[in-house]
Amino acid sequence: MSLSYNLAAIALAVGTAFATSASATTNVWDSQAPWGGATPVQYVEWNSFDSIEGDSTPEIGAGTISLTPPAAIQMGEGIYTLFNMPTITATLAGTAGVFDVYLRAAVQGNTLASEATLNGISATSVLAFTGAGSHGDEEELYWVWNNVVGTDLYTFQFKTAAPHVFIDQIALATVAAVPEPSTYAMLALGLGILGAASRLSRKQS
Ligand SMILES: [Ca+2]
Ligand SMILES: [Ca+2]
Repeated sequence: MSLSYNLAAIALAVGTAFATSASATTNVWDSQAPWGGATPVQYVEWNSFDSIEGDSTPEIGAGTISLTPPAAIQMGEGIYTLFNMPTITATLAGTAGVFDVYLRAAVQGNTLASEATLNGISATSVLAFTGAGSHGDEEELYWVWNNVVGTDLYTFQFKTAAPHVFIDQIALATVAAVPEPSTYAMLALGLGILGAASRLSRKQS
């Protein structure tokens, strides 16, 4: 077995958990999809940002993105935060079910804050790729929220960690969750408690 074969096997085994160093490509995900071979139930991707305020016409799927305050300039198909540190809000209409929900981003120059929220629930970023890009070093990051009960609207919020962030690509995905039987039991219990609480609050109001 050759050394290169072994390295390839190791690289395959560690998957996206480890960042690699290579040349970054704009408008291309250099890391493997964090949901592996699963086919997303919903998928939205932005590769070309319409304005420094956001974009309601993703290149794949349907969803919205807004930046508050707006980014400073448009640079090619991406947007660049020259001075400020906007909060980026992305929305996606949900469907019924239980999902692992992903937010994925590729940025160059400075990077994003490690915390992102989905409907107010926070998660910490996983670094999937680093490499030299045309607007500074690129990072591909993702966040995942497991076993999310599908709701009408998913609202993702995340921030730039510093000025000078070139936002290249953003994607949102929902993948059918395969929870353990015990998780289903806990979900049912949680929903039961929520139902009881809402009945109680309706009674009291
Ligand atoms: Ca890339
Ligand atoms: Ca667009």
